Amino acid sequence: MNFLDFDHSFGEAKFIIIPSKIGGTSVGSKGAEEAPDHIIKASWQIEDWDTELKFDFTESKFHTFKPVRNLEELYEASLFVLKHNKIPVVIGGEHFISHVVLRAMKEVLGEVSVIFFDAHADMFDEFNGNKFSHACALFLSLPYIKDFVSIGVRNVAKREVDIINNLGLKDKFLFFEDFVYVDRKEGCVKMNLDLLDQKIESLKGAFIYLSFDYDFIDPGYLPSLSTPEPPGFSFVQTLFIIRRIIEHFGQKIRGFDFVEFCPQGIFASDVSAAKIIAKSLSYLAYTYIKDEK
Ligand SMILES: [Mn+2]
Repeated sequence: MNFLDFDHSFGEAKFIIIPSKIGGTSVGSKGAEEAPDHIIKASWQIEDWDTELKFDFTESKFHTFKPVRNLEELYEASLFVLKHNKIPVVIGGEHFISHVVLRAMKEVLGEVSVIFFDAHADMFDEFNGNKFSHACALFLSLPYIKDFVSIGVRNVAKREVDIINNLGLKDKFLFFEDFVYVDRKEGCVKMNLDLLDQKIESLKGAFIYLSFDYDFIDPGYLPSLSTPEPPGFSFVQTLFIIRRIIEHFGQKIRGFDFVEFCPQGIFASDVSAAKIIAKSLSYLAYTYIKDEK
């Protein structure tokens, strides 16, 4: 099964989809390891013309690997993709997989920083006795990264806040409520984009990795989640933020993961998850086209 139903060869593809069937630690809904099949099937609905940017975003070409089933396989696959100067796009599974992709990136590229899109801080040093839990995703990544920004956190434990403060990482988080607010005069929902820009402009590091936890999005828009956290970002806000970040960093972006999607038999959710990936890759593909012109 191929993402977008395209069967470009590895050699000609820029984006290499790595389906991740790695999960099993969720304390919410279980089944994130089933996500790749659902998301890939739903991606067949998505056509190649980007109606927002007005270009064929598949010009950069996509190749889909066979699914990986453990961290070692994911690490090897990521390493292989990066050594061939291509972009790994990990789809599905739980969030604790990010650190092995980052380990591969550090090895091949040297210096990598991450932007996490997540309703949770994922800063537990261990969770229910497990160091490799979805709740430890960011903490596990720290040894491999130069810097990070985490956007959208709105459910965090006091213990995580203590860990964050002890490590001096408080400024790396843009909490949901500091970012999205209701305008008191107009009553409408607004985003503090100055704060977002400050965070992304302060990010150090030669290369950038985007780690997208689907619970960033409001569960009303995308209910098939391991750990839904209302309220969250609308679909339009989510795409706007992703575009702004990708336009800022351009080709410094060298990898993605899209995790914590938990299939619930809702086809609209599957398509929404696939669309987030397609649009993200389209935004990045567009920066290549623009540079060529
Ligand atoms: Mn999360």
